[in-house]
Amino acid sequence: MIRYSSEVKSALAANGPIVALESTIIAHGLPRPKNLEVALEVQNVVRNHGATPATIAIIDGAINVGLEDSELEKLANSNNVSKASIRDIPFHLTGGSSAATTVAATSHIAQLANIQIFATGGLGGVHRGAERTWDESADIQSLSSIPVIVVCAGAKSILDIPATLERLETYSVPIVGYQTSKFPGFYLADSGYSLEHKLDKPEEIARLWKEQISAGITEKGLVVANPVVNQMDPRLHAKLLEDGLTSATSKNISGKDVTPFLLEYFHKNSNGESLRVNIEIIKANAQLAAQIAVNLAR
Ligand code: PSU
Ligand code: MN
Repeated sequence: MIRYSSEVKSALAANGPIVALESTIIAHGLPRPKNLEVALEVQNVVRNHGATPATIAIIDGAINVGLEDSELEKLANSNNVSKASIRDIPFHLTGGSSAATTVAATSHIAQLANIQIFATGGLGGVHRGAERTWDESADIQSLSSIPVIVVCAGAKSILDIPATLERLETYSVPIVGYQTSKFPGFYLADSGYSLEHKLDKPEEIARLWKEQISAGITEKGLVVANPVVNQMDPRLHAKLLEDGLTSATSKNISGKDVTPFLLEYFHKNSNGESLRVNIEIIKANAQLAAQIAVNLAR
C-alpha cells in the first residue's frame, strides 16, 4: 500500500535512522519557487546529519514515503495538490489524486511505515476564537494517539498558545524544550509561556523517548520544542498578526484554509522576513530530528 523511495527502502532494511518530513509546508506553507528549493535543502540537512529523509505525501492516489525529485517538484508547483489530514487520506486513495500531508496525516503515515520521528515547522493547535469556531487542529488529536516524535518550533504564533498547551496537557502529550524552558512560538523564540521540562542534548531526547515507550506510554507522541535562533522582530510580528487575523475574518476564511491563509499573509507582508524565519526553523528542526534519529538507531 505504501510506495517507498529507494533510499528509504534501503534505510528501513538496514534499520538505519530515518526522519519523516511533512509536505503541507511545501505545498501550502511556503511560496513558490522557494518551496521546492527549501524542500530539497531540508532533505540534504537530514542526510548531512547521518539520517535518511522520508518526505511524505500522497501522489496520484498512492501513499509515498520518500519522494523522488520529480515528485517533489510536482508537489511544489502543481495547483491541484490539496491539504490532507488523516480523514482525507482514503478519499485521495480512491480518487487517484495528490495531496500534501499535515502533521496529523504525516504522523499517521510515519507510524504505518515504522518511522519514529519527524520534523515540521510549527505545530497546529487551538485557533484564536476557538470558543466560537471550535477550530482546533487535528495535530493535537494525532499527538494524543500516535507514538511519533514531532520536532517543531513550538506552536504557530497565529494560534491561541495557552489553550493549545492546555489541550496538550489534557491529552497527556509530553513536551520537552530543547535547550529552553520557554515554549517557543514559531516566528518567536518564546511564546511567553513556560515549559516544565528541558533537555539539552539529542541523545537525552532519544533516551526520553525510549523511556516513554518502556513506561507503556505507547499511544502518545512527544513534542520536541526547538526555538528559532534568529527570531522575527516581535513588533513586526504583533502588527502582522493583528492585520492578518482581521483580514482572515473579513474574508470569512474558515476550516483548513485558515492556517495557509495566515502564513501567506505573513509572507506577503513581511518583506521576506517570515520566509527567512520559516526556512531557518524548518532546517533547524530537520537537523535536530536527524540527530535524535541517529541516537535512536544506536
Ligand atoms: N509548519 C509550517 N508550515 C505549515 C505547517 C506547519 O512551518 O504549513 C502546517 C502543518 O502541516 C500543520 C498544519 O499540520 O500547518 C496545521 O494546519 P491546521 O491548522 O489546519 O490543522
Ligand atoms: Mn483547523
